[in-house]
Amino acid sequence: MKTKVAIIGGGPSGLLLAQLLHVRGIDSVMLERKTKDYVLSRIRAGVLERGLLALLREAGVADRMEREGLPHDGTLISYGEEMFRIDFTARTGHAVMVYGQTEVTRDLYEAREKAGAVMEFNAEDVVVHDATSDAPSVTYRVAGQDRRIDCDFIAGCDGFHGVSRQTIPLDVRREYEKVYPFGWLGILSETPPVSDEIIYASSERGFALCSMRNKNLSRYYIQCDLSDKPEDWTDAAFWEELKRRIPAAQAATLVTGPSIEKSIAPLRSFVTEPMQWGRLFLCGDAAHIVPPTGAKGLNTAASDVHYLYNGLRQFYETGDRAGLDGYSEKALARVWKAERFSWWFSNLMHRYPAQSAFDLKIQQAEIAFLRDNGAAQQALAENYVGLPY
Ligand code: FAS
Ligand code: PHB
Repeated sequence: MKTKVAIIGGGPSGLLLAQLLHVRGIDSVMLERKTKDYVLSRIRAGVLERGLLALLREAGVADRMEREGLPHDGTLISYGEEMFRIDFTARTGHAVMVYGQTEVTRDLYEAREKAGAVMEFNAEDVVVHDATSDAPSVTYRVAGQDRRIDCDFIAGCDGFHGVSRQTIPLDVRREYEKVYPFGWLGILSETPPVSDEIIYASSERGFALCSMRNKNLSRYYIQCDLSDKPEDWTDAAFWEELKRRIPAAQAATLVTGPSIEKSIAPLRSFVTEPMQWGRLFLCGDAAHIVPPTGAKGLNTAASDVHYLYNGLRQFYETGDRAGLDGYSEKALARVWKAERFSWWFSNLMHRYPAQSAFDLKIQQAEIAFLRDNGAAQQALAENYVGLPY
């Protein structure tokens, strides 16, 4: 099989890139290790930055998001019983959109199927060949049959556990990592959200997050120990702990119900450099991971896709390789800003096991400074709605 761009990974990065290329008449083939249903079963991000909204519109897949998404003009930050609001729209002129990654992925799959896209599921033993030549290829197996794609370029959109990053030799790659000593236990419940806006809660017992997917589907998280497993937490225990971490007024109005999904995500900051090697380009979680505190994971995958899509479009429309040659440097400049914000916000809001009394006082002072200082709120708002591409 021959195509212009071979895309490894059928998550949001791979799908968005494929659809954007399709809109520009640039053909691609996408390989996904799992099934579409498996990909859609994963509950992940919930907040879309302005840049991702623009890309979804450019890809022609924004209609349902515009109808069903919840625009959020600000967010709430609580510390014990205190709570204050950061007004995104007043400070930046932009809002964010609350619309689950699952729905974004569903919309993208629908568009790809309508376009008659070539998508291979249950792709096994995917291997990248000759990435530094002018004739790279990808081999894989489906239903026991060996297959090969000859292509011009390869987009590694296969997430943290994919093969693309591993294709880049260790003496070329530099990896940067920070593992946090806690995780997030998240549940989904068919209950009305406790608040119209997202609440980031810091408390003596640890961090909590109150979010939502729609008016009757809530998403809640509590910081948990790395040794915890979802089955260690009954629904009742989760709700009890969440109530102890948010202000009493919200705890009193919290509508609880059975969890329809319960999972634990470990928190890590990770970046690999460079994000390209010859004609292989890494996008999204294949190249970087952030703690979900700043809602930057999916959104930083989107900015990678923006840079790669425009580099490919420039190449096929003009023959100019500048966008492709400069991809890694351009993408990493924004990746590190997202890493910084996610690290900063995580440190601000979480309890660390070995935190000293002094550390706690500094954390309280930093939250008080954010509460009282317009410039601090401006900085958070600009990062949260999404720095420019
Ligand atoms: P993905 O991991 O989504 O997709 C990669 C795809 O490649 C997968 O479908 C995988 O099956 C496939 N694949 C892997 N290896 C392959 C191979 N060898 N061959 C073919 N296909 C292969 N971000 C937020 O902003 N907010 C959140 O709250 C949030 N919560 C998260 C919770 C969890 C548990 C995880 C893991 C991530 C979370 N994220 C969150 C980050 C998440 O949203 C990612 O940023 C986003 O999924 C990135 O999309 P992709 O780069 O497409 O990677
Ligand atoms: C979510 O709704 O899943 C969500 C919202 C904000 C975050 C992380 C996750 O920072």
